[in-house]
Amino acid sequence: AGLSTRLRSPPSPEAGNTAPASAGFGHSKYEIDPSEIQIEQQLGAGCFGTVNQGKWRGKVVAVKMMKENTMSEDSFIEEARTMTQLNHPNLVQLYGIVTQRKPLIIVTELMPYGSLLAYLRRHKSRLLPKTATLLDMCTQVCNGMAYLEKRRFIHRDLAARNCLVGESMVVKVADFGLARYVLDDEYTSSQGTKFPVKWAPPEVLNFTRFSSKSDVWAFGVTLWEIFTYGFQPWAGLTGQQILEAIDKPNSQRLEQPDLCPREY
Ligand code: 6XL
Repeated sequence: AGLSTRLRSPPSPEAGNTAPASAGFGHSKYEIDPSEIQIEQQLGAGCFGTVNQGKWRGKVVAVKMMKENTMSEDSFIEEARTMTQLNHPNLVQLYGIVTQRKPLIIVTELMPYGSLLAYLRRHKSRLLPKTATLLDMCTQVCNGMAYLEKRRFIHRDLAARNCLVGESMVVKVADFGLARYVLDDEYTSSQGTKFPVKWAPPEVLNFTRFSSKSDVWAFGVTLWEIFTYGFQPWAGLTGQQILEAIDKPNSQRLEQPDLCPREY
């Protein structure tokens, strides 16, 4: 109360206070000069804005233009510095952001085959006998998430729709941490229509308590999505019915997918 911003870390002499006033201001390392970006065809559009293919410093990239007032931009800009430092072969790499003019632009690695959910649904018949391939996708998501946990970073919205597919069936986790900056109550409130209820454990539904453990629950549901080729978990159930199903003694769990080897 009365502070112009939330305190996110204790002030310490190492943490920038001793740096010259110009350091990290304006063109910092993660700040991208918009004149260096070429925008090409659109890859997708959603509630948060549009994503295009593009080029930046000779690299093919994804350019995400955020719709105004859908995200708490100042907080995100602070967090983006941390996010650029997350580097793992199973995480979609954040290259940098454009903050010097509107809209806010996020530049990331490009994943040419789009969302894992759409990929699974599209390739269902071709992937059908290949449980080893499905298991490999699960392992890749797991490796990306294990790295996030080690770095004490919570995804908050892991699901097959938020993983992307690249060449040679490489799978990477995308949009980690962005959920925290969404301003839409329908998405942030567990009662909201856009809240990912089906990927949420009881403590998230009851108390909005996100943690690496709630990411593990979402990972479990993601495994189920992969082994069902992108079925909707708890199809036909309302949020309230799902909470009742998972949060009681002898609670229900998603059924073991047919393709999941029995010994697991
Ligand atoms: C806050 C977002 C969130 C979710 C977003 C999403 C989901 C996005 C977690 C709810 C939460 N999808 N999404 O921007 C926040 F900002 C999105 C993405 C892409 C396109 C449109 N919307 C996308 C598509 C790619 C790609 O390489 N990247 C992003 C990096 N590739 C292709 C290729 C071919 N066809 C389609 N997409 C995901 O960030």
